[in-house]
Amino acid sequence: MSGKPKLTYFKGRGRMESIRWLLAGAGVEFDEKFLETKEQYLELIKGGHLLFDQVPLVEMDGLKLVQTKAILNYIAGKYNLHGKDLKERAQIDMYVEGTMDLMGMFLMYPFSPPEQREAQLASIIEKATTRYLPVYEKALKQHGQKFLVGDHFSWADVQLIEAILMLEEKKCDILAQFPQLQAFKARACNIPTIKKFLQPGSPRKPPPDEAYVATVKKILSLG
Ligand SMILES: N[C@@H](CCC(=O)N[C@@H](CS)C(=O)NCC(=O)O)C(=O)O
Repeated sequence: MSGKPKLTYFKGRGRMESIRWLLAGAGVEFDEKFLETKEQYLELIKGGHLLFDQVPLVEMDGLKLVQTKAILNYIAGKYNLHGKDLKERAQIDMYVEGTMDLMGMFLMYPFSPPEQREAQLASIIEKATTRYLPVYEKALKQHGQKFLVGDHFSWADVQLIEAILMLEEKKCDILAQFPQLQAFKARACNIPTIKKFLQPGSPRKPPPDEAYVATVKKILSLG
């Protein structure tokens, strides 16, 4: 046993990517096991490793953690990325839920029929620029601090930078009308743990491709 958290998921972003980001942001190294066959997935279920027969699975501190939000909460709490008091925590949770909703729209996108993707992407970009990004822009402008909550680096910042980079992959000038977010992005990408995660060869996963989609469909027997 290496003592590092062990992450079990497909070899791609999906629901695990925010967990990878949060661990990386906290400066925690982890091992990964990638599901490549249905048999591996069924073995996990048979072995009683998956509380609800679903991945992501994160094994750490003697726990077998499932449910993405529960996992993220545990990591954020353990590594002091969840605010200094209940009020900060509530604020962080609200910002996190916003970026989760935004990134959640990307989750099913590669699994949609190709002919629907253009319209879906347009709708995601529209929501991002009119509903979500303005909230973070305004927050940063109003309090004039470096980070979203309490002027210290938190889970909310990690997810915001993940979401920004994901959006920029689809629309490189998405931040054109958001100067605070441009400055935030530059700052966040310079935080040593984040900078390291952005280097080639890190555990960060690329955008989903057809091979990833096919593997997930095969393992989960999706149509
Ligand atoms: N609420 C769960 C949902 C997990 C989930 O749907 N996982 C998918 C893979 S991304 C899965 O294991 N699906 C198999 C199933 O639901 O039978 C979470 O957020 O972790």
